[in-house]
Amino acid sequence: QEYVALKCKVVRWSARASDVLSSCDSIPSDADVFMIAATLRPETMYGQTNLFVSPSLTYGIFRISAKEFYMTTDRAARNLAYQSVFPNWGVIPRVAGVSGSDLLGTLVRAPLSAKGDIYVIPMDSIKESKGTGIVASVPSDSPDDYITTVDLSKKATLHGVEPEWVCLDVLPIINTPEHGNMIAPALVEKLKINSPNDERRLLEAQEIAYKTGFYHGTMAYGPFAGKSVQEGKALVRQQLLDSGDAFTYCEPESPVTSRSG
Ligand code: ZZB
Repeated sequence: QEYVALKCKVVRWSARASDVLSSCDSIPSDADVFMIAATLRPETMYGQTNLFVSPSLTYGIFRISAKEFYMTTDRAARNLAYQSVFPNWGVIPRVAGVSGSDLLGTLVRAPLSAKGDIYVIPMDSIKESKGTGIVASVPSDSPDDYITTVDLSKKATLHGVEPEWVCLDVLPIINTPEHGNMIAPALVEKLKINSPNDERRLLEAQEIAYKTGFYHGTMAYGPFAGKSVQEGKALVRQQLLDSGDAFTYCEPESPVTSRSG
């Protein structure tokens, strides 16, 4: 599985993350720390509105150079150690750890996002076993992201989330003949999905959104507007890699999951 690993630069830490990191003298105050979001849909990055972390995971911070640090799960770092991302092959340059719950409210600059700077908010369904444990929220094209955002906006304070962190301004990024230019809200409504816990219907919605977007979608935003998603995906991916805003991140295929589909 090859992901595009998007570098979201921390613009302002949450108060709690700032507290935790103030005791860490391995990160110079003028260094850039990037939260790394793993995505299979680089063509949707224009529509990022938030960055999701799991409140129950711990994230490591890894030294890339004197002025550059990356944040991912420790599990992802063990894979990155063999992908020429860290300075020394096989060595994990961990300098600090922060819990997902302490990261909530951190502001990051999301490459390509029409929103520019976006807030870190919680997603309980993030799995440690996949990607970097950090997920770009694209509520226009991912039913999971849409229902999680809507749900959170109703009970933000319950999770220690400030309502203004949660962005409900969904932007049309991809057009499909079947479901219009906001496939995720359309499918959530059509399949009557009321909560992020409605796993079965969400899985179905994700699958429809992936397939319809990929085979029938056209770009509706950005420099590749009018091109098919298949073309747009490759072009946006290459643009992100060329600009240095992203790198590729690979995971070994799990024999169990690949067998079961
Ligand atoms: C932005 C995006 C926009 C995504 C979209 C999807 C969609 P897969 O196929 O199972 O590997 N993701 C990444 N890491 C995790 C994680 N640890 N836990 C839960 N979700 C994760 O799924 C890869 C996609 O799942 C990634 O691509 C990421 O969300 C999320 F419009 O990034 B995506 C219909 C889906 N649309």
